[in-house]
Amino acid sequence: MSEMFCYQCQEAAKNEACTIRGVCGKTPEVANLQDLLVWLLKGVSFWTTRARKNLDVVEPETDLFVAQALFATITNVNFDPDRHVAWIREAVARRDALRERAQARCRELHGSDGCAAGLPEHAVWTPKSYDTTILQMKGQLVGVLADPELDADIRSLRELLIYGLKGMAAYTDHAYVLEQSNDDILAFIEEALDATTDDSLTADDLVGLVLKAGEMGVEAMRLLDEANTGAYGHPEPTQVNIGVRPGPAILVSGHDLRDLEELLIQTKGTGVNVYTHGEMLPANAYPAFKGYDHFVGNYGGSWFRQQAEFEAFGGAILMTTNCLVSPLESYKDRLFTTSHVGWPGVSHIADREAGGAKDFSGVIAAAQAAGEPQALEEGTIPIGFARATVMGVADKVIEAVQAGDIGRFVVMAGCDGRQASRGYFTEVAEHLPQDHVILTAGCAKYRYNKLNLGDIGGIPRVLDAGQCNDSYSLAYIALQLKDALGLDDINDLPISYDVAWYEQKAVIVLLALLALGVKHIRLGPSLPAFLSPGVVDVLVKHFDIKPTATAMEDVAAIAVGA
Ligand code: FSO
Ligand code: SF4
Repeated sequence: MSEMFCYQCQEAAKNEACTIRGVCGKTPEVANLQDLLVWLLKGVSFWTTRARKNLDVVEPETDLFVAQALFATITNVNFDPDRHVAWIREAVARRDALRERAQARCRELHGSDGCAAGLPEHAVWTPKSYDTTILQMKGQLVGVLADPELDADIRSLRELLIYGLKGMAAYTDHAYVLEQSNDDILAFIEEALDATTDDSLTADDLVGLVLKAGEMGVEAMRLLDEANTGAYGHPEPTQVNIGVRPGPAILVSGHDLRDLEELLIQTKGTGVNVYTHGEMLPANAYPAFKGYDHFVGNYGGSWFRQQAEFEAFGGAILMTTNCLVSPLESYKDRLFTTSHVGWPGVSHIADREAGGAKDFSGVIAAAQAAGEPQALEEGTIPIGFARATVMGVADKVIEAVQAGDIGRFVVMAGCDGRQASRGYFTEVAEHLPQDHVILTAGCAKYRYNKLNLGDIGGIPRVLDAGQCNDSYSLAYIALQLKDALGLDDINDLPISYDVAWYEQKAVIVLLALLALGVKHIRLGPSLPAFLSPGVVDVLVKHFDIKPTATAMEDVAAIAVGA
């Protein structure tokens, strides 16, 4: 048996699996603890789904816990074994409390103890101790390869579903942070997790659930869009400064807008400047954040460049969500994590109490004691082309399409990553015909958002809708264009899809696109290792998904609408 087995992201070693240590920096210890945690979340879901359906018992806090713990197991979120042990403890405690409640109610209703019969191991297993070694050993037995005899397509579909649920859980949790809720999404996450343990489900059943996950993914993205725009307004077209200003500074990375808001409030008048990094770039387009004079702009590029950029930044750094990379000693003492993010030995900012704010005084003090940012570049980049902006100029866009000034849109959303092969996306952007407009969201944009690709009649050739978390905008724009152009099928739009994926939020974006009926998606820089040949065949047959080819081959194909 290998020390660990993880193939959930695009960097899986040899595009098969990480079996010795994660390419992302995940240790076998954490990988095995994550396997145990996910298995126990299936156990929690066993009880929540049955209690909800049969006994009318609901525990909203437990439902949210399941989503948050799934979020913690997404690539590049949490590398700290102690935090995983705490979640494992909580999963067992919540599962057992619910189990007791559900069984008591069952006895009340049915007057027998049939309620305790035939329970699967994940619904009842309790560790003898919470010693990490013991937990890890159990994790090794219950991970992806727990049943070596399992049909390859069934395993692949179960894992595809779980990774989609992780992405959905992240979007949903972000919305809950901003006090927008949808209990149906949390209930679906649990039903689907529970279904991954059901041996009676066929491959067709699982394909159905995967597509249902895509539909619920659209709902999760809609919820998050409402949460973000409700709290902070609709993003506006904005030229973001990418240079620096003298003075102590904090760099905010990840995706959490509420953390940024609270930090902006707490740094006001302290002389500490605030910059965004990576996927926080789109925050610069929200009206609510524009009034802060000490909110300077964006520093650096996408997540995988962070070691060099955090070092050069010189000030304090706050990591609100993924993607965290193994921190260098040179900045470890000025790096802070919060929410589900963690790295052993890195200072962690505790969660807010209900109705309160997080206390960022430690981050502010670290910034005041640290150096000033070294300039990496100068100038501005245009952002803020989320759904309200694009639909605000819908007439102009439709006219440009009808007049043939815009020949085609190319959705190049998704993630950036370390591999040199991702230069493909820069090359595609550079060589697309001049009448093609790129629609983007996610950190994939850093491969081409500083290229100055020009505009078409005032419409920028790179329309940046925001974070990967804002992918809803892209689906919304496509659906609105379809209606405006009087088309019946979303695939009749002059839109091609050339999607870059890395972690599990991109998986739910992909499933959401499939659920919306989008076909012919190119996916790169490689197809997921967790897709078996049989599952790839299904995706090709029903959706004509294809791996990216060379940039010039794909540019030629996109230009003729293929
Ligand atoms: Fe990127 Fe990382 Fe936003 Fe992901 S920073 S890769 S899809 O976590 O979430 O786009
Ligand atoms: Fe490997 Fe990705 Fe898993 Fe990390 S998350 S261990 S890089 S497959």
